[in-house]
Amino acid sequence: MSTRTQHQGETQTVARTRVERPPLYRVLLHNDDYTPMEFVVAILRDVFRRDEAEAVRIMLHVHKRGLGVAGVYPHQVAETKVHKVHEAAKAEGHPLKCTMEEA
Ligand code: TYC
Repeated sequence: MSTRTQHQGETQTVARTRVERPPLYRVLLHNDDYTPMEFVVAILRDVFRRDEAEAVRIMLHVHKRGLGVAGVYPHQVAETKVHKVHEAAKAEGHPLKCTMEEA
């Protein structure tokens, strides 16, 4: 990006480096009555790289409140994580739902 400024009859071009941050997306886990708690904790550890205590905390939050944030990522990373959750859940026959929304 550049802007022109007039100063005492002189025209100066000031170069500015624009810091564009990519939009971020929350990846959400949804509660259901069938997916085992241990499976959700394993997903939070393996897909979202949470440690055990954080994984249990997030899982219990989702269990009690219905919805919770597993992580916040750029669009393509978030999409891949949603896909991984659904693939793993499908492979085990669990109905675990995972969505994303702009943060
Ligand atoms: N409610 C589930 C149970 O009681 C556990 C669970 C937690 C399921 C979080 C999904 O995203 C979820 N087995």
